[in-house]
Amino acid sequence: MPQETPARIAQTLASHGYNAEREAITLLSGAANPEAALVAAVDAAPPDALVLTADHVRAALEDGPAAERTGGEATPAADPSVSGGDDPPESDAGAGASPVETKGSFERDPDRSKRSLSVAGDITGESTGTGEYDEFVTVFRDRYEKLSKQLRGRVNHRPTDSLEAMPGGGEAGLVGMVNDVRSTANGHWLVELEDTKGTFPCLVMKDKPIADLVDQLLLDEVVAIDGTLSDDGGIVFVDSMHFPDIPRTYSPSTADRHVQAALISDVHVGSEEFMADAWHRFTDWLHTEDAQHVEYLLIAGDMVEGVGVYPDQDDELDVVDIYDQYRAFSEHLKEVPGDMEILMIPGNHDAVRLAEPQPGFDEELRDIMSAHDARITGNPSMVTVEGVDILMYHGVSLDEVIAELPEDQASYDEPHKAMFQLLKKRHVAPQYGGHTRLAPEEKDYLVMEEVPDVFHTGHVHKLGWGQYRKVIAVNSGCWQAQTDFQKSVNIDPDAGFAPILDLDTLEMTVHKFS
Ligand code: D5M
Ligand code: FE
Ligand code: ZN
Repeated sequence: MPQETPARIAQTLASHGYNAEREAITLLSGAANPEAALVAAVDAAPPDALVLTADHVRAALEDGPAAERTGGEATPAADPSVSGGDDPPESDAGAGASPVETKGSFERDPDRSKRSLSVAGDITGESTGTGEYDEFVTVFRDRYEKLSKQLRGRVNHRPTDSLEAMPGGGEAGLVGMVNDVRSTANGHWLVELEDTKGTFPCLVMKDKPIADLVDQLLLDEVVAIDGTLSDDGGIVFVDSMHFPDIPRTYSPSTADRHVQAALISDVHVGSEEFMADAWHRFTDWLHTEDAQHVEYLLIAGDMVEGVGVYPDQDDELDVVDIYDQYRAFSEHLKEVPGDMEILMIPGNHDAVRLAEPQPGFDEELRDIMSAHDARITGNPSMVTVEGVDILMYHGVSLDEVIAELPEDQASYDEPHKAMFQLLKKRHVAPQYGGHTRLAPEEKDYLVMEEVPDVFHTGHVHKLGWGQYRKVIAVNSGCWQAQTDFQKSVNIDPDAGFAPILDLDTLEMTVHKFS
């Protein structure tokens, strides 16, 4: 008989339309014949029950031969090969004869009123863009307004038209969007800044310490500069440069109780490289006592591999139909314990518009993925979990940041450093026109108006986390082994990891399942 792990049992129950109490699953996996017990329990449950309770299972077990519990031979609750961080997970049902309903069993905190999860900045259902040129003007104007507000206090801003009218030699401050960055014949930098009135050239001398900051500039980000007007008044010599940035005094919020969130991304179901075994080990682990406090699962995009996302992608598809891919993903999601909250945003492989902000999945896809009652929101979204603001963004702009910035500032090996840059720029996708596609909207949803406590991205398939001015940045790796493309460009993905965040302390531990 194939071994019925808790995750497999939960999945089967979910496919029958049931969420299950944790104890119900423990009881089933501890039964002598879990498969028979499962069938009996489903039969015994009232047809209108939404949740399979421990009482349903007990009733079923008392009625049939499946009631005998395993004797000396343990039925492990979890695959023993799971490497849950440092300690292999304890298996409650593995205690064999010990009755699971008393000590030795565990439950996620049954008091759901302690949980809270809310979403802000979600484009879903709010999109007004029709793609007209004017709307691009509107979205950039909104970006400028929001970010210049954050920068105004730092310099004595003069609009570009009044700078033009000023006599040479005086002090000048300007808040502007980076329109162009060029090096001059002498190796200095000419940065053209744009505000709502026009553009103005700003010269950064190569021997000034701030010249290093020019390397960090991306087109379309908003910065402030201070400097001196040239004698003819036609250019500013830059003395200082400021990013909107995270205030140094920023202090993050934390949850009031010990509770954890698993931050994962890039599942890529439907790809030949999707690592089903690692995924099963992860979901099995979620059913163990070790994961008792993991009450939230946040997925940062690329649920499925999609179709036609990259050239020659078809060669590596395991499931070719996009809806079938979501059906398969949904089956995998059903392995996650029913007593966890799930939230997901789309990524560039998902079947929503590619331009950012991306709305959450449409009704048809929600329907396919409905079994777990997951919360579905747009990319990006600010998700507040028990008081902790988690900015979730898939991460396509990270490719851009990594391509444009010096290696020590941003690299695939240290994706969190690229995230630090986005935090500094207070925008999840500053540069428009390269990897990142931007949808024109009435406002710029991609600006970080509020400072997040945690910034969670994926996309680059590399694991990395760190702290930038007390904000935790986590890029959470993937569940897809190396693709041919990645092999050709030497990207070695970090697959099969689950970063687990303590919401009360903001400490991170990473569990490996591959
Ligand atoms: O992309 C995962 C990572 O790999 C991300 O850094 C982009 C890069 N990638 C993967 N395939 C391609 C192709 N064909 N061209 C360019 N860049 C690619 P994800 O989109 O999450 O699969
Ligand atoms: Fe991906
Ligand atoms: Zn992606």
